[in-house]
Amino acid sequence: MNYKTLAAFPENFLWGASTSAYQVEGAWNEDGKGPSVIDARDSYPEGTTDFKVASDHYHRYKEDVALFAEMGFKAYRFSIAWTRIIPDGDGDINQKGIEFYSNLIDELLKYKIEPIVTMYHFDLPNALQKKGGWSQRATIDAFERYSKVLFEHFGDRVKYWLTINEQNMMILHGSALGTLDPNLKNPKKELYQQNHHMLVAQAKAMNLCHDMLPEAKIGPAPNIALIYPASSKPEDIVAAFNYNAIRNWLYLDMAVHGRYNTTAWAYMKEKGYTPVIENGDMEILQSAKPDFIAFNYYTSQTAAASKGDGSDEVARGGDQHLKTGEDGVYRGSSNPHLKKNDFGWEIDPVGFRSTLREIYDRYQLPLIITENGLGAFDQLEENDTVNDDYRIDYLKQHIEQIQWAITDGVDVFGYSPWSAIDLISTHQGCSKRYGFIYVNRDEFDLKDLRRIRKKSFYWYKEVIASNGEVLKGS
Ligand code: BGP
Repeated sequence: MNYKTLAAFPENFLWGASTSAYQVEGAWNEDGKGPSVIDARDSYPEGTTDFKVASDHYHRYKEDVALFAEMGFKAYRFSIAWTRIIPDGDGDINQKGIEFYSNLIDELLKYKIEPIVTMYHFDLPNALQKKGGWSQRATIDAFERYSKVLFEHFGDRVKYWLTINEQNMMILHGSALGTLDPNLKNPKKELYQQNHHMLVAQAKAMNLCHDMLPEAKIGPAPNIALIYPASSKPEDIVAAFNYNAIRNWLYLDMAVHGRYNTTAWAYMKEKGYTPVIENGDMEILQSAKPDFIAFNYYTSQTAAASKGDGSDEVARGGDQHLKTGEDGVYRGSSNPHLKKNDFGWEIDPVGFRSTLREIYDRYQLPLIITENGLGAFDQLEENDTVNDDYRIDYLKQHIEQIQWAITDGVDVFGYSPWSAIDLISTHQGCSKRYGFIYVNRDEFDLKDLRRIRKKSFYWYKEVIASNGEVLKGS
């Protein structure tokens, strides 16, 4: 629908930006931190850095938070590294880890920036992985205990909690993210068992949060992007339904209603991936209710009918956002109406509005966008300037679509794009940059790691200061 005027962003809208611990902090083995599955990787894609130093946020968080405050952030979404808090995942608590996040939270609150905490963003403790990781039910208990430690130590100051970042991407594209255990014998079957365990762990954490912190709010944080049918051909429509059910709704139906949707279940049955569900699991899943839905959105996806000849699954160069497919289920398709970014990801701001509407229609819960952004090869120019107009353009178009969705009646309470500051990409190194703040380093030369405000820094500052009003005049 078109409108004569668009609704304003709500007062107290949480403008901010996001990072994750392993991609920004560095200090991978300092102050008692244990290794995560990311630290334990024996190789990284050719020509890309490891995560040992990253943006050195661990040592420079005060300077970084001051810059976030200068941009006017109302919120900052970051993750806590499980291995800083409990180095081996289920053993002793590391006081130094508690201290670091406690200080970070205090620093944010000093500037009235609302901390939004992701409890687990891809970096499972490697000690747990060695014991079978999410294939073991013991990891559910370990996560519940870890949650308890977080709520006990930070619950007095943190009001917004996110359980697991992009669980759906870990299940569907774990090899791109470095989270897939290469030793799994029947990876897909095993992954859906792990998926079930993670969902139970999430439900337990949500219940615990509500018991321990009645004032706090908690929700899931999957990557949700509406799937289009490649054409109006009825078979393409069914393919889009299939992929939507498996990629998107499986995760949100479980988080909100505690049930496997029928298509996802039929898919797992057909493929032989159904998980073992223990007595009591479904009750736990049904008892847990999120207070909101957080989701990440970068691009939409398009699906056509499967050819059924084994050719649907295409190599995507191990990228979580490029098209793929699955025999008998759907076949990934390009969308001729969309432009692509430097990495082949389709850019679809209108699809963002549709995604917001669809999620809200299905679940009727407040929404917050916890990632959205443009990865690009930024260039540091003379006098410490970075002219990232392409990023401003991308963000502007997406923020406008949030405003359309708000006018449609969708309850959106925050926008936290990726990323607050340059950090290391999941599998494309540090040259693929997303931040409002440039970090002066290359893949293998750490240089001086100094912070430089990009053009988008000043632009976003205006957006926040005007509560989005400035976009109307541009
Ligand atoms: C999401 C992850 C982030 C982030 C982002 C950008 O899938 O939650 O951790 O990295 O994608 O992706 P990439 O780093 O692959 O460019």
